[in-house]
Amino acid sequence: MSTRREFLAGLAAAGSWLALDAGAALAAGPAARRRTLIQHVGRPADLETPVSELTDWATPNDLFFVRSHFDAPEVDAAAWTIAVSGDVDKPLKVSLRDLKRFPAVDVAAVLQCAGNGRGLFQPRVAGVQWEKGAVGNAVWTGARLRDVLAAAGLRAEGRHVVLSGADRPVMPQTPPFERSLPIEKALDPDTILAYAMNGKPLPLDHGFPVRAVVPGWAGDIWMKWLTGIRLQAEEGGGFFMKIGYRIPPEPIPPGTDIPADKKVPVTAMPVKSLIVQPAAGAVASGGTAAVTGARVAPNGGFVEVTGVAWSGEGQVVKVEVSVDGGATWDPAEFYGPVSRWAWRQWRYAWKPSGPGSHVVVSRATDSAGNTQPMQAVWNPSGYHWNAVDSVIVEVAG
Ligand SMILES: Nc1nc2c(c(=O)[nH]1)N[C@H]1C(S)=C(S)[C@@H](COP(=O)(O)O)O[C@H]1N2
Ligand SMILES: [Mo]
Repeated sequence: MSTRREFLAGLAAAGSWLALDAGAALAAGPAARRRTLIQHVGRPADLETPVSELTDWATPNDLFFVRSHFDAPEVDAAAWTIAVSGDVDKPLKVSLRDLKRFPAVDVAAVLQCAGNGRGLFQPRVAGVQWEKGAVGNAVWTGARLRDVLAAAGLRAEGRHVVLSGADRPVMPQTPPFERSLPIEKALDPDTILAYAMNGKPLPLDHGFPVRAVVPGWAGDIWMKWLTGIRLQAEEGGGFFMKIGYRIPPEPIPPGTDIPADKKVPVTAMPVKSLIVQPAAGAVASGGTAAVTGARVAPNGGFVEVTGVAWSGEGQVVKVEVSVDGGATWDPAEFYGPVSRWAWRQWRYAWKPSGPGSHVVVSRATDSAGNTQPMQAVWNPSGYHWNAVDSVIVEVAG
């Protein structure tokens, strides 16, 4: 009979084996990567990371999910400039070299698409049917947006920062992707213009040469291929502010809608946890298909359950696991690095009551007192899915 300590040591060994496995996929290049990632749309690239690959604190660049509305632009990094305009004393054109002259800061932060989990909503909603893996954690390096704004001489009228990128729709009638950020969040010292991801230049799919990093907020404001920073008194206009990426301020009956101007823009990510191991089988899209369970053989009577948890509204302070449908909860233990905007890794030594099918559920709570609900709040665009996570586990006899 092995002790809990031995069990955890065994877990650590299994973790490094998984890391090697992911490393092999990286070394094999883009083709292998596209095999590893789940492709929802090929062009533009909408690629999801299988949750079972999220074993590292810092998600490897080549395994990081991709969400692009349009194809990546052609980039000449030497000629790249970011125009800072609007309510500033000195409009600027900032080159990549200029940007690198500002103090460089590292920010570890979770990037998650607002639509992550959309495929799990019932009734179903239109859009990319992301399951659980449109999320990753990385260390981003760049200049503080506030330093760039200070260099341009920010004026008091500049209350909103409109970010734009170089990617363009194929159809001229499609509006460009543009999002705006209120000045308070723009001036947060952790909001940066990043040129590196996990110590390497940003990959093209992730916004090379420069993207915005807005820790705690959903991915739509993390502008890739950044070319424009415009200061203005009003929130940005345009399709992606006024129609897209909006959510009812209060829950509405599932399957109904309200006018866009009654909704509010998507901002901070709600508290959420994911179970990484045991890896779930195929997850049902829209809850219609059969969900297959992970098969595990207990080691000394225990099964190692591991995962990640994060919140844009506070820091994750607790993760609990239930194996009885939410009647009772046991605390999981945290491991790995701790950083304000990063996710926390957690593990739980589960002793199954016996062989057969079990449902393992995880639930995170943040420092603001938010806890994952048993059911996500339905909304017409399928944003912010954050119900407790669950996997079906088949325990071998
Ligand atoms: N220029 C530009 N920036 C963009 C997008 C885009 O389509 N164009 N997509 C946004 C959305 S919706 C998300 S979720 C994140 C995804 O970042 P990633 O592809 O690096 O994972 O980028 C954001 N930044
Ligand atoms: Mo997104």
